[in-house]
Amino acid sequence: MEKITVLGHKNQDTDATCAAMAMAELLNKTKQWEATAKISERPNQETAYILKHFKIKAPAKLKPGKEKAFFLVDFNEEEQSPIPFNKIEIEGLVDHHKLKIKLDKDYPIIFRVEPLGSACTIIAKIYQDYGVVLNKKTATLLLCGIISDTLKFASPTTTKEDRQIAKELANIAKIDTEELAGKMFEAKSDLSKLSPQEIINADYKEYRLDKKKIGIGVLETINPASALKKERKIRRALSESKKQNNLDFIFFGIVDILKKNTSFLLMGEEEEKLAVKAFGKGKIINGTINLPGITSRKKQIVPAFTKALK
Ligand SMILES: [Mn+2]
Repeated sequence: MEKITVLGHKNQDTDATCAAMAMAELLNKTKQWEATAKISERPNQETAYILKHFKIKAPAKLKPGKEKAFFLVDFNEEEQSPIPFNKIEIEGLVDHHKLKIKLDKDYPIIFRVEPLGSACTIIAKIYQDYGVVLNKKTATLLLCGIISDTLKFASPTTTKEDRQIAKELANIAKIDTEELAGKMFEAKSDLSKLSPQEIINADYKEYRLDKKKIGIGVLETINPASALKKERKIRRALSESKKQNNLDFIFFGIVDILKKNTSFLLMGEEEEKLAVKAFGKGKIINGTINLPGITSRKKQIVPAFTKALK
């Protein structure tokens, strides 16, 4: 059987990691490939908590150049790929983001993009389609991905299917979703061991929007005050990142999971203008714009910036 690497986006989050692990297992079980899930960075604090708590081994680190065949999960934009697309052969894709990739293949591949709250929801559905029974470990991983990406069903990206599948997974895994989500968000909100640069990069993505390169980092937290305490240092790290990555804009949003709002640190006039154009009404105070009801980068933030740049 041929070997394939299952891989999520750069700065992989819980959804990307769990989706890669579950998809690799499915490809092995259905004997389509000899599949291995890989990660490109150290697991973030939420993922690390999950792996430790459930005693699950983290995927191995990707060694670029070694593998050729790839199955991508939780992204399809080249800007977010750990390896340039011209260096790999994409043999499969499961995602829940806007479709950017253009694939020209001489043979059929697994290609599934659905507007659901989590890539893990789609993978749970593929297990059902293939008639493969989920074990406790994989059900746990998939449930964690859904809880993380939907902010425990609070994100506007959440669908009925996400809730339904999460319920089924919780039954298989024998997990109390409320309790697990609380622990995951606590782990995600602990900034004590992170440098300002690590805080920015923990959940950071780059996009090419109307020829502009834009970086958007978010920190989903139940304790926004602990991030605001480090605001000056975070801002310094943001201006460094903006220069280093040749960005036209950089944004960092502190997402209050409980109050369901986002505060964006605006780094300069360019960012202020774009934020006002994108979100209008919000008031800017001390270089920060507060946006009530905004929590989703995918469904609210990126579309608003895209429209504002047109
Ligand atoms: Mn995702």
